[in-house]
Amino acid sequence: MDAKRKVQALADTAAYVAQAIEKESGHIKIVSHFDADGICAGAIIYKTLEYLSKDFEISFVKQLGKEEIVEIAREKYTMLIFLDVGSGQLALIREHIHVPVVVVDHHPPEECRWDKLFHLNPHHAGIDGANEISGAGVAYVLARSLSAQSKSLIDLAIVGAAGDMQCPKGIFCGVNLLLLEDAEYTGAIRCEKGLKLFGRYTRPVHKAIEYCTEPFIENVSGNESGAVQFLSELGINVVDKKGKWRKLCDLTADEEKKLSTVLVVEYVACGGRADELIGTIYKLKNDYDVMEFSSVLNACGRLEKPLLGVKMCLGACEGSEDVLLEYRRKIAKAVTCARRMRKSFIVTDKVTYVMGGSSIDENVIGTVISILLKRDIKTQVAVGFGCVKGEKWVKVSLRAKSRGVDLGDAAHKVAAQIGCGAYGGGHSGAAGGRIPKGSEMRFVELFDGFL
Ligand SMILES: [Mn+2]
Repeated sequence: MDAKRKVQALADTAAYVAQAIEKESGHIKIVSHFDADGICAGAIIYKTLEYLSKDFEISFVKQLGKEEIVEIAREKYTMLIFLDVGSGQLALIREHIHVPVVVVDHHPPEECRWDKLFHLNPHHAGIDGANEISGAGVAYVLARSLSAQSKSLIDLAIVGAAGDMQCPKGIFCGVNLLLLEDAEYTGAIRCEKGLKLFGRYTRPVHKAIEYCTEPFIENVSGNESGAVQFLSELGINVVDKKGKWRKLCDLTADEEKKLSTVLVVEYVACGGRADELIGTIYKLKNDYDVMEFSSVLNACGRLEKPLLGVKMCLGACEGSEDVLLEYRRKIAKAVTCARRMRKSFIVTDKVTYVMGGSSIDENVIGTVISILLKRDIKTQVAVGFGCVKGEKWVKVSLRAKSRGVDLGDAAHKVAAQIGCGAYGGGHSGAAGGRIPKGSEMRFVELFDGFL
């Protein structure tokens, strides 16, 4: 089947699922995932149900396990919609939820059906949900079936895909590419080639350089006056003739080229690839680049403010810089804390285990070990443990220096041995999940053997 035929098959199921939602006249509860993709999916369905004048509420979960489903089951609603989660938890949902359930997800589905389930998943249409369409993309296909007005939400389908790392080297494929072409055609997204620094259209260029940590440039990254000096040494003025701060998008082609050359040299020296720094920029109507906006939404989730993310998706962008600032501070604090604890790290030939305990928030442990892996950790793989507040779980994050390592598979096998059934997913080079509190050492003992 070619891509368009597959999309048609997905759209056919979407039309069937849409009918169930259209008929619903009671109170609808939406439950979505708290990452960038889930927030985009949430915003798409939120706005669409608003177009349809439905009575609804929305909430977010970090993951969907038995405890979360039992808790959701206690609440009052006449229809439940899961977004970006649920396809892998159908048996549990069936056991606990007795009203009509809509599941809109792109993760590999469990084969489970019942008469009150309305399931929309790209795998059933032969579409690869890991690379070709995100949760937000599937939500968009459903939204289009529900209302023609939802066409304006197409850019969020692309932001969700970017948030889920579905554009390696900045290139989209499959359904994502079809959606992107459509978004470009309608003017929702504009594509440009250039330096992929965050803040291209939104910040003074010296600020964009200062905030840039990849490449990390000594005395420039995190240093405002250093960044100003760095630019003036390249002959780039940070203010224009009227005295206004210049943004990266205001530079002449020559200036941008000069800047790119220097940054790429630094970047490649740190082990990066030039095409990660220079390439296509996907500009949204709110002046953010797609990747950049997905990281803002991701920060909203990590700061436990997913609803703020939904508002930003729907056009209220004030406060986005504050979110990024707060998030950067949180990460910086956690990295400092982890560095102080380095004597407690367990180091084997292959893996460094960062025993974060209750000192490192589960929401940032993954980002913290990614940063440590660049300069502090010598092994190929880092595993971080962070406490989940008030829960009997510990978050485990896994990161590898190269993408070829299947960490998710190894973690899954360890989790099975420890005896905790479900373990979260991941993409190559990164994975995450939860294990029961107190089983961290058991995880450490077993993990090396499965790598
Ligand atoms: Mn997703």
